[in-house]
Amino acid sequence: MTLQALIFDVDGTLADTERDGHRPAFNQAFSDAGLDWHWDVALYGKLLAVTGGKERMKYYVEQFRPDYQKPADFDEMVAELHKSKTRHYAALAAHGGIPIRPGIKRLLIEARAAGLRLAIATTTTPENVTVLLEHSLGAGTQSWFEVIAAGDIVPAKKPAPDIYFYALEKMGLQAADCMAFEDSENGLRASLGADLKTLVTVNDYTLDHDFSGASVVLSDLGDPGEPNQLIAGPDLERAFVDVAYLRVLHSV
Ligand code: XBP
Ligand code: MG
Repeated sequence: MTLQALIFDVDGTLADTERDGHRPAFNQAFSDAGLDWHWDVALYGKLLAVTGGKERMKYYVEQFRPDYQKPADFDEMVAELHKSKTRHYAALAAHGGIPIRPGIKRLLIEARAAGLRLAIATTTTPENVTVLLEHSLGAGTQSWFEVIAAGDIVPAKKPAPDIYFYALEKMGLQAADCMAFEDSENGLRASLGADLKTLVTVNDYTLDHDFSGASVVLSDLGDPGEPNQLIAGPDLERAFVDVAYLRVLHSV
């Protein structure tokens, strides 16, 4: 088992999209529709227990709005709200409003140069991935990823491993030849469920998650001159994650 490919989650891993991307986009869709729903930063942290925007809205109504009278066409309404939310998110991301996390671009460039194959496995909608990559990572960077597995392409979202199985199948690779990158417990359950060794970088929403089973848990990937912090796992005595680091981690 040689490391041949890296599979990245998007939300929270490539960029901190949740608090200042998805959350305000949901809120704009709610207010456009004349709903009195509003998700503040703390509430949104609780709602992140459920992945997928449509699934999250339904969870909100069930758990937090017992007063809300669902219309007969509730599923359709949620689908429409989600389309509107996706438009708002795309507009936000297209204005470059969502920065890529530390070390991501550097590592992707190095990985490509080293001949590693790249893929994405995410719960979010494909349009959201495209717009984020083009505007935050850089024009043309979509083509760096040979598979972009996203959204409703599989029926069961993370923590189900299906999206990772899908990406592996499309690449024709075994899990043992790859490494996954995640930021959340649901994401880690999905990657571990597909037998992928997983590197976790945390963010404000996921600091307290249970990351047992991760190969390593780090503050971020780090960069030369901007060392990351080791939170759990082996100390490979490097200040940032590069391909050499990944090869060692993968072989442990
Ligand atoms: C991402 C998500 C998504 C986004 C919203 O999880 O949970 O639901 O918040 O995406 P992960 P959509 O990083 O584990 O893939 O609204 O496009 O569904
Ligand atoms: Mg994530």
